[in-house]
Amino acid sequence: MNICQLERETDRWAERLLVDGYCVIPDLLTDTVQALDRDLAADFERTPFCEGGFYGARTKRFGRLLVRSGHAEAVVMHPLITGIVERVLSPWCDTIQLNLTQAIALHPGALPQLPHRDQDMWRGETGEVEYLVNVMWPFTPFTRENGATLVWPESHGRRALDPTIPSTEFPVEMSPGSALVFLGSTLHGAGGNRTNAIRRGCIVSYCLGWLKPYENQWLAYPPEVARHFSPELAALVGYQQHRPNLGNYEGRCPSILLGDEIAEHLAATDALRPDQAEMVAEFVAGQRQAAA
Ligand SMILES: O=C(O)CCC(=O)C(=O)O
Ligand SMILES: [Fe+2]
Repeated sequence: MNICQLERETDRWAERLLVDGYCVIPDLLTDTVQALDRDLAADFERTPFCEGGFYGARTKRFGRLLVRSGHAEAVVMHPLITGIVERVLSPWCDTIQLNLTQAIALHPGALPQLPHRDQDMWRGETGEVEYLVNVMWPFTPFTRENGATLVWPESHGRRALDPTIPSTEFPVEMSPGSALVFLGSTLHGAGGNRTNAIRRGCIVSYCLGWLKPYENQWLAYPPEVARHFSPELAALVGYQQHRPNLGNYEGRCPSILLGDEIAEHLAATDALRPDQAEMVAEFVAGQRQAAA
């Protein structure tokens, strides 16, 4: 896909996402997703079942997919997906960040999950702001019977202010290679698994760059790990400041921790949005004039 086609596709899917609250994009990275599933087989096996009614007692989950498989990066950094996410979240942030990567196995007998909106993990105003975009990548076929994610179409945005649960949900049936993209304000939940086989997949979620992410990205990917990431991926997992000055290390961009040598004493340096830089520059110029 060339840049123009990518732009057009990004517009098209972002529009669908904003109108319906979700969209299903077919035929992305089918081989990569299957290779990722293979790399995670031992982790799926060894990870104990979740505890607690939200995660579900017949469900297994684990994070940190970027250290578990070399195939995770292509999934996390898929240009169409990151383009859609930027389109949707950029009204409220300077840069997006990775909120989580999580592999999920829904075992036979898993019950349907509580219908929820992922944005409710934060306690900000709802109805106007979109806080996150989620992407579910199936590793096995997702069917009505094995617990395909249930989505309530058009339950997003201002409709998230209505506490009643409408009866309009449907299971998003799809196969490996497809991606279910949905908003943080869209009502959804895992379905129940009434088959004898495990439903596997992973969620990759992105959020506004100034929020506390669900998965602690700096602990998941400490500097000695993130040093081996591309600069773009390192930035996505937190090795960048969100202007003004958020997430700094000694007043500097935390990406300095990915270099070979770090000076012991550093000059804290403004990292401001253009409007803030202009305001500060005017203020300082005024002081200089008054002093002259
Ligand atoms: O596994 C699924 O289909 C959805 C899981 C989910 O929405 C969650 O855990 O927040
Ligand atoms: Fe969820």
